[in-house]
Amino acid sequence: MKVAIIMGSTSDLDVMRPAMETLDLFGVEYEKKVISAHRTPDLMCEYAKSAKSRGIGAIIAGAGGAAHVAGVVAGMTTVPVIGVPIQTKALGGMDSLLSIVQMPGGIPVATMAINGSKNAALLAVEIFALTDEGLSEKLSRYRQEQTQKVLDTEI
Ligand code: RP5
Repeated sequence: MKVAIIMGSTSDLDVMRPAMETLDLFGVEYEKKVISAHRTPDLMCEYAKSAKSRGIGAIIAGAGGAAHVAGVVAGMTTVPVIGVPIQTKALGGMDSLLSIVQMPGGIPVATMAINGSKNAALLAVEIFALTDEGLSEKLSRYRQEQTQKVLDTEI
C-alpha cells in the first residue's frame, strides 16, 4: 500500500513538502500529483475512482481557496482522505479550512490544521501502522523521541 499526495496547484508544493519528508522518514511509499477539482475535473475523477485498485491506502489532498478536491475525491472512493487546507493570501486559509472541514454526513474527510501537511502524513502512517508491526514500532520510537526532546529542553 502507498499514500497518494495530491494538491490543487504546483503553488501548493512547498506547503505539502513536509508530508513527503515525513513519509520518507518512515519509509512509506507515496506518489504525488497536481490534481485540481476545477482545472482538471476529469483527471480528479479518474484518479479517485482508480485509487483503491492501484494500491493507494490513504489520500492526502491539499488545496487552497475554494478547496474542493479533498471532498470530491472522498465522494468517489472509500480510501481514507486527509485534507490539508492551504493558507491563502486573501483570507489566510480560513476559506480553505471551511471548504474542506464541513463535509456532509456520510462522506468523511479528516481535516488537518491550515498548512498541516506533516500531521496529514503522520495520520496516514498511523493508519498503515495498524496492520504493519514494523511501522507501528517506528511510530512509537518517533513519539518517544519527541517526548524526550521536550523533557531535555532547558529554557
Ligand atoms: C487551488 O487554488 C490550489 O490548491 C491553490 O492553493 C490555489 C491557487 O492556485 P494557483 O492559482 O496558484 O495555481 O486550486
